[in-house]
Amino acid sequence: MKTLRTQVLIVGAGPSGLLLGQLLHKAGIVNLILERQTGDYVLGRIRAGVLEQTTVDLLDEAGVGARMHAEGLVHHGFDLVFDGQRHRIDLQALTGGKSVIVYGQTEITRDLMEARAAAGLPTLYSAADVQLRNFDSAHPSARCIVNGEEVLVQCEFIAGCDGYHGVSRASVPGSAIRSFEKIYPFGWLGLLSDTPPVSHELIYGSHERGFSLCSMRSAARSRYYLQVPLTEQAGDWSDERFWNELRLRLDPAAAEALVTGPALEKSIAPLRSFVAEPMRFGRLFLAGDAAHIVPPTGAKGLNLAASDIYYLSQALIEHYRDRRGSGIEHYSARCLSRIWKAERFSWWFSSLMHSFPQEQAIEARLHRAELEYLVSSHAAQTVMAENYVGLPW
Ligand code: RFL
Ligand code: PHB
Repeated sequence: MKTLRTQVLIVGAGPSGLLLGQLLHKAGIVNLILERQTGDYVLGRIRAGVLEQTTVDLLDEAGVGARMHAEGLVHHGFDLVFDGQRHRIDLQALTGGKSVIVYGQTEITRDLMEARAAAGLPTLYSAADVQLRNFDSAHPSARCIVNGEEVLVQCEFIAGCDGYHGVSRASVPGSAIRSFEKIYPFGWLGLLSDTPPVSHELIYGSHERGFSLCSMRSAARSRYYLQVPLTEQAGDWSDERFWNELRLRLDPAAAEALVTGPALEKSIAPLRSFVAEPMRFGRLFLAGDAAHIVPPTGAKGLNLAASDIYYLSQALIEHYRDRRGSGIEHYSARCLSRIWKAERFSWWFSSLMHSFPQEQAIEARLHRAELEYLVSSHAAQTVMAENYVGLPW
């Protein structure tokens, strides 16, 4: 058996784990990452696209912002489409000059992986059967199997950045954790294509056939989503079927302007609201999707992961540099206060924009009234814009 030592063991090399590793390294804190998959597998997952300004600032602080600023697209607003008409939400005017950046999670992950490799920081990929031990004591550790060899990692803290299906949350005794969950009765079918985006800003669509979203990764690469029943499989959707359905859910001008092409990737993601409380168990911290999930409608998942990592990196830096424990003590409460507000916004926006299978006629009318109110009320749009660009940390 091989034994390794580190100060902070990070489980998971998604954006949460990689960003934490980079921020700790900058502060001189030694860290090691264990990742179940290979690096290529992690980079193959197509996920988030929209970054709040505070996320952008944190990536800058971690020293990985150069390509994001060169290639990311600054968006000052987005469109809502319903009843065949488009309505612009002017984020910049409604929030006193704030905006978001469209830059894919895949690219952020690549930038972070490259920075980690350049700094020579250790990451054990394909780490199987990770087991966390003694995190309620001063000497936590983890065991896993890498390339057929058993590895023991001794550490001072464990950061559980291993996503919704990870081992970290599952290692906590059931009596010490409380979960809140809502599963939505539909999923999002996503399609990535090397075609120019239908519009220079995102279009969120509400239609009786279901929700749609027109997003992008660059001026030449588009990302589109359709609400589909949970019984559907991505394989049931030919490219042609996808494009035809998307056209039906857009306004006539967008349907006309849509440039179609072969799908580079097509997959279905379920929609879930989930929060686990608390987020610290002795010397084990949960961060990112390991502790909470939002439905993607508000584009909040990756941004919440970034705010957890901000609080966690601050807490650990305070511990090692200033020998103070208040950041660690308050980590869970600080994160959860912001998380619940993003959960609320994502749930509200999802409920407003999707068609619900068992919806009564009156509920459909109430949703329509809320959309009409939203596009006619400056106050309602201000609330929406303030949440979309991200609440302060
Ligand atoms: P991740 O990205 O799931 O990474 C966790 C990592 O941990 C590894 N792992 C393990 N490693 C070792 N041992 C184990 N036992 C392990 N179990 C798991 C996994 O292999 C993985 O590499 O979590 P993280 O880092 O917290 O990052 C969270 C984000 O990925 C997520 O919140 C966002 O992608 C959500 N999301 C969006 N967020 C936004 O802010 N803006 C968006 O526009 C946005 N769009 C989206 C989204 C998520 C989507 N899907 C598919 C869920 C759009 C979609 C379609
Ligand atoms: C994306 O581009 O993947 C994306 C954009 C906005 C969302 C969700 C996903 O609300």
